[in-house]
Amino acid sequence: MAESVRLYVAAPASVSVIQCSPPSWMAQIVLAEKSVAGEVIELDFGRGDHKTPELLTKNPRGTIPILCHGERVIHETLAVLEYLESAFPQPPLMPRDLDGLARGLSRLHESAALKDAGMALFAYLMRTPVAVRDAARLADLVGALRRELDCWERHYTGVEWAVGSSLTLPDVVVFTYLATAHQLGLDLARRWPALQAFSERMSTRASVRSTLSSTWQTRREDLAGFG
Ligand SMILES: N[C@@H](CCC(=O)N[C@@H](CS)C(=O)NCC(=O)O)C(=O)O
Repeated sequence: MAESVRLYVAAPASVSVIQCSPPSWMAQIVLAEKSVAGEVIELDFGRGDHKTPELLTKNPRGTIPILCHGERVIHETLAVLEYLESAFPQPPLMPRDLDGLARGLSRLHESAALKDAGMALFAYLMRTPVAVRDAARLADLVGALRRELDCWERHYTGVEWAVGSSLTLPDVVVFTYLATAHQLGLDLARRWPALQAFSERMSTRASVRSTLSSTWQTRREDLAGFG
């Protein structure tokens, strides 16, 4: 009998301002790409559901996503993605040949820098009401994200995917931050046209459409003017 798959994620509506957890979303996209029929358990962040004794047993750091596959527990987003790739190899989301894998793993772990810059900025927006946001602090955080986007713009210029000729895990990571920044008002088109085109391509995928935060109805303006 197949082992059960449970993915603990943040309930989008419970993540203030951002209304999405990019790390949760990328794990959900990978499950959808691989047609894995797992149970997705949405935790209410506002209520602290991710810090209960039960969840802290699974991940003492109290962060999501957390994947449970049978008795196995995997936390840390990139570990979750790599585990899913090993446990559910079809369709492949990483190159199988060593040359491609070398590039794919490098890009995947490099994407942690974008993830860190995005999370730092989003955490500030979440925790700081608009009226008391410090312009210099916000500019610093946006600056770090812009430097990352500049770097990824070079990677995607002239190519459709981060590595090879089809979607791989680093694409999923990068996309969730582009989409979240866009939802928060960042205009990609002027300074990062390759990322804008990549983001539009990703937005049409069934895996993205089926997992998109249902609370993203109206685009916000937190990052408007920073593009
Ligand atoms: N290093 C962790 C960080 C993930 C992360 O920051 N998740 C956020 C949700 S987007 C979280 O759980 N925040 C709750 C907290 O930090 O208390 C990973 O890569 O999985």
